[in-house]
Amino acid sequence: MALQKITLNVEGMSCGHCTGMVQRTLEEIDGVSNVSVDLDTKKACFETETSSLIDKAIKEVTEAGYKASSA
Ligand SMILES: [Cu+2]
Repeated sequence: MALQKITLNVEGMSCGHCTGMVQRTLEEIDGVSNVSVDLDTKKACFETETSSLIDKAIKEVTEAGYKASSA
């Protein structure tokens, strides 16, 4: 499968602690790589070869206390 670059909109981040939480949450998912989280644009980017991990990423970030959606 091809590597896909995924961008999520993440609402509710207000500081570096929040971006760190979202970053770690995404990095802990097997099959997710190259995570970056931007506070200003409220976006989280990562790479994966597995499309189903997009939904998992949204679920995990939401469970961490932020509101994630496909960008
Ligand atoms: Cu914060």
